[in-house]
Amino acid sequence: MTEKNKVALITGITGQDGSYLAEFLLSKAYEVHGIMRRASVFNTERIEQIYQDPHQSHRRLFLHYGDLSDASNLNQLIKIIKPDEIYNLGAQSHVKVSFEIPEYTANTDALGTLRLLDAVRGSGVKTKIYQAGSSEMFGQATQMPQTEATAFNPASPYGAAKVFAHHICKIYREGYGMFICNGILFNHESPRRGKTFVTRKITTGIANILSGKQEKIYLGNLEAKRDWGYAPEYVEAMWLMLKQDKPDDYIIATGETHSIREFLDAAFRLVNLNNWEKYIGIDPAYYRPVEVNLLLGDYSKAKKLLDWQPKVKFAELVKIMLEADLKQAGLDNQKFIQHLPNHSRNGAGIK
Ligand code: NAP
Ligand code: F7E
Repeated sequence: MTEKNKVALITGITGQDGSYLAEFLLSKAYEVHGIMRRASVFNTERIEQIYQDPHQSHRRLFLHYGDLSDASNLNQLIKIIKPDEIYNLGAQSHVKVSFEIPEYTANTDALGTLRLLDAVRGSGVKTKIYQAGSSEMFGQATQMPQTEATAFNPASPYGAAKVFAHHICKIYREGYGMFICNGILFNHESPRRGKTFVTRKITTGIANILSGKQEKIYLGNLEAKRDWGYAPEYVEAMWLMLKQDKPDDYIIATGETHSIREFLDAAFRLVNLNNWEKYIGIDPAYYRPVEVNLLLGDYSKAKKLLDWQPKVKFAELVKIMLEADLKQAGLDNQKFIQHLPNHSRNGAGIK
């Protein structure tokens, strides 16, 4: 008799991370359930390719309508699905937008997490839970680089909501003996990154400029620095956390930080447009009421305990994203993209 497939439930399966995690878990023979929101247009674009898999892994993929604001829906789904593992990735994840809709952000990201924990506790289902925490919890960081011991100092409604979620997970872990891991993930990007986040906004903008559809990219603060990694590697770290004997909290990062200016420089250089300033406009509408100026993660705990470390570093990440957007715009990569030097995978610490 074959061993029963493990069952995972992913909130936020239609998002960047949810789509990579679904693919990853299906490749590990999991039965994967995802919660998706009802929308007036198709919102499953990022998971469509699973249906093209020759191994027919989509037969082990099940989508359910739901929302982190709907406790009765979460209670029902947990009881019906009885997951071995839950990955709570659903969130209003845009920091700038969280200043416009702070109550909605708190309801989804903070209270939504609490609703999920209570649904699990009330159901009596024994499950391991991953909580999608963020480097934004460090906000205006009090220590460089940030470790699991660095104090949180959030600088946005989004960061504050994620701090609540982090603490409530710890409280339920300690108070009720639940297996809950808090990932503290630094920015991670990919060709599936939402187009309103700065990296993807730049790479799609360049593709539009090269195809004559756009003249300039309008951005906000170019001086902020982020620790940018590659999303498919980060979802593997989530899974590794739940494989450990004991639940714990882990930083996932690259240990490098770069400014938006450096991202622009690297991306435009790859397509041979060296004077990138003429393609950029500054629009104060993209400034945030409070900015997070510098984030840099220390992933040594994850390296030691999970045997996880980042492979794709800054220069390669920029290239992966740009190539994908040029391809999507129907542009010939061979013609536009410069070859990377061999040392592109090596990081250089704080810059
Ligand atoms: P994303 O692309 O914005 O995806 C967010 C997902 O959450 C989408 O599936 C979205 O559904 C869903 N969602 C939004 N509101 C919801 C609600 N009320 N109820 C249920 N689902 C809801 O985000 P991501 O980049 O994949 O990030 C995944 C998680 O990691 C998020 O919790 C994010 O805050 C956190 N995080 C991200 C990063 C990063 O750099 N990417 C770093 C640290 C932490 P729709 O598709 O319908 O909008
Ligand atoms: O901004 C600056 C902006 O929106 C990065 C989310 O996944 O990572 C993400 O949050 C920086 C900021 O990501 C524009 O001011 C300049 O300093 O790409 P972003 P984020 O705010 O770091 C964390 C870890 C998460 O958890 C979040 O869910 O870029 N910036 N000009 C701009 N940012 C945007 N979006 N758009 C601009 O035009």
